[in-house]
Amino acid sequence: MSFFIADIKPILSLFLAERRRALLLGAMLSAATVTAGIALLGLSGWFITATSLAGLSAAAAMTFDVFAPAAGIRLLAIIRTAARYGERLATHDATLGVLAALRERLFRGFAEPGAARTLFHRPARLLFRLTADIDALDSLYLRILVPAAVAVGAALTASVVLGLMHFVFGLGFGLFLAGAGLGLPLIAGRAARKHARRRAHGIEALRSRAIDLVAGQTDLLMAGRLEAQRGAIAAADSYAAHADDRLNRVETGLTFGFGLVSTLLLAASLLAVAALTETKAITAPVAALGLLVAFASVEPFAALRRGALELGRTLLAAKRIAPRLAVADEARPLATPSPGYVFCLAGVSAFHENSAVPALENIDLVLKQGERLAVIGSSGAGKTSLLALLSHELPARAGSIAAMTATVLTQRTELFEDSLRGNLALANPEASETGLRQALAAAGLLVDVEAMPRGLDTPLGEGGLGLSGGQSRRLALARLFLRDTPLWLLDEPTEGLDGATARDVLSRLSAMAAGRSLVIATHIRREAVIADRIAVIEGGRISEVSRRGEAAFEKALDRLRPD
Ligand code: DGT
Ligand code: MG
Repeated sequence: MSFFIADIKPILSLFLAERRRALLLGAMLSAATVTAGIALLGLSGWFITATSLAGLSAAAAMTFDVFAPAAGIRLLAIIRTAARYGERLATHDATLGVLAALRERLFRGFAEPGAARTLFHRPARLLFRLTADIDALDSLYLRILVPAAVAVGAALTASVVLGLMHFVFGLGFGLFLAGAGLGLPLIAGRAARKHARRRAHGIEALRSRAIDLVAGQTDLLMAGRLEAQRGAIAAADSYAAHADDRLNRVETGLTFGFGLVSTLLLAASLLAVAALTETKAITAPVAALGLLVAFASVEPFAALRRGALELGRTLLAAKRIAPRLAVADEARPLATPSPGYVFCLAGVSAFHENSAVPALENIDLVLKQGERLAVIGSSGAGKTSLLALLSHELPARAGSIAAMTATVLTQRTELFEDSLRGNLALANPEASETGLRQALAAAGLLVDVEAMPRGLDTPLGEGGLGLSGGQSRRLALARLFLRDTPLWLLDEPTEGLDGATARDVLSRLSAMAAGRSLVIATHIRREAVIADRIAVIEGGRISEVSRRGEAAFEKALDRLRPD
């Protein structure tokens, strides 16, 4: 029980915080549906038996009141239908509402610096978290909590009704039903937990390996690894299938257990009412009522079956999602730099995830408003890491860091499977049509876009298919121009472009950056030459900073790739 509560608690409190009233209303309507159903069956049984007995003697038939019970049956039938309708509306609406809210929180959680980065290396996993894990949580309320509450309610109702016939009968019935009815799903849930988790992992592996096979088909074929990859997919598939098989076994066992318990319980109830009728403690119609109430109250426990099997998957999802939701709750306090500066770093060291070597070590660096800094150094020296630090994407482990809001022009242009407009609007969803066109014009892409038959609505494929390298870079530039932040961090902005295009991009960048501060990570002279200062980074340490006009500045420029 404790394993269950510990995992589920954060999610549950979220559920309740979102839609407490609707969720409780749903559970209550659900209980009302079942109680009305039990009462309906019991009353009908009583009514049929009583009328047939009354029919045996003319005198009794004359005085027998058929109207009140008949009206009661009709009323119960209406209550049950109405409550069921209301329950469906309330529970599903509340669940969908809660899941939508959870999804938003989760997206926000992943939007936190560094959060998605850890999953970035395993995109299939991220996809799974954002889709399947949230979906798995709907079983928590719909298939576990509501059915459990309803089943307990039914057991309670039945034991009260039966208790009125005989106290021990009612108590014994209620205890056995609640004990076995909840105990069996819990035992099954525990047994299924491991397999449900394995099944989820297996399916996840299956998906990511299949994606790898499709995406890297050529490379795999060239390397002669196609067969191995197919084998890996088959292994994941059989792993998931094995877990599935185990889950089916647990389900069969649970169904058998439920069948056994209900048969035992009904047989015992039959004996009990027979004994009570024999001793004239109850009449035959009441005996029929008791038996049918017992029968009807066992039914809701069967609804717990599905929830019990999904418990493992639900718990796994809750466990994976909970940390991200907690992150979304905390507002990160960001230090603001001293007046006149856009960032101040003092004694900062930073490590990449799973790395014992510092990517940056003891960095002391400040940048004034409007100043332009080039960061140069060999491949792997830590240029990109420094930009990640300044954008708060890479956390500092030591030292103090204060930086204004920054926008990063990443080393590689990420284009998404969306229209050109959608790819641009990413940078600023509120930008007007004119704003988008101005940004495109400033980036030197507007002419190209207007030449396309569908203009801004041109669809771009995964990875920005349909644009040349230079065009993609210009699109990234337009995206940067839509971000009005005081600090722009440019990671090798013109790498891979021909000289003429690169110089055009750089002069546009330089013009648009007027009044802003820039940090440019670069290997190329043309990019560093627009800077006021150059910082040389070696093995994560800044070894030298020079200012325009100093001899060291020229020397640093000369070390860079020409053009
Ligand atoms: P580049 O772009 O090839 O010119 O090189 P830089 O200077 O941009 O290097 P950077 O900052 O990407 O890498 C610095 C060191 O940190 C290098 O040893 C590789 C390592 N590193 C970079 N990104 C990650 C990461 O995401 N995880 C881990 N564990 N290490 C990383
Ligand atoms: Mg880099």
